[in-house]
Amino acid sequence: MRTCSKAAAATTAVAAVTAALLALPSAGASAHGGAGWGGGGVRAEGRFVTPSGTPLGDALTYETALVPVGARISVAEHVTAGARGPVTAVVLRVSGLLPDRVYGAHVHAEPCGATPDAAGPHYQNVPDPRQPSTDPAYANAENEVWLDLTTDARGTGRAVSRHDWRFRPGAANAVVLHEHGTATDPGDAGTAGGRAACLTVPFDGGTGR
Ligand SMILES: [Cu+2]
Repeated sequence: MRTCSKAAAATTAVAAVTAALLALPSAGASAHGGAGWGGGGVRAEGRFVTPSGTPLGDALTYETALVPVGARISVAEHVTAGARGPVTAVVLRVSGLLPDRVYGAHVHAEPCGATPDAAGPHYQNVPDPRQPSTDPAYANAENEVWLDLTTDARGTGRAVSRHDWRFRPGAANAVVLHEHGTATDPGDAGTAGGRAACLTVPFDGGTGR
């Protein structure tokens, strides 16, 4: 894991999109990695292993038929100062998954663990008082971080989300890959089938904590 950097973000085409999204202000360089919400974020990556080792890996697959051992994942959080306050972009990249397939993906509250449910519920900017949350008023792509993706013919995929808020430090700790795309209907909103794999990502809201 390392703090986000413009150099790291400049490596692929998606980074160009991200850079455009972020539209770093002139103060961005000094704020980047500094204290407060003005710049920063974390990055995590790994190769999926089964949750059998000690200690557990950071990238765990629970359904090896959907997320093979050895597939790769990286997640980067970029927090910048937008015109109306903090802006958070999350970039998810995967490779080695099944080709031409939709995977649901979300930021979850807890770190990954030995079982799929260890990652807890979805992170919500405004928490739904009723849990588990399937009310579209709370379980939606603005209030949660959804990173659904479709892999290409080689099993590579990426997704970018952008929100005009930042994570509460310590309250968002994983990205979970699900077995299908995310539903939006009342009663089903935010669900995406089983939890196929998980990467622990200690999102810090750009605070460095
Ligand atoms: Cu999820």
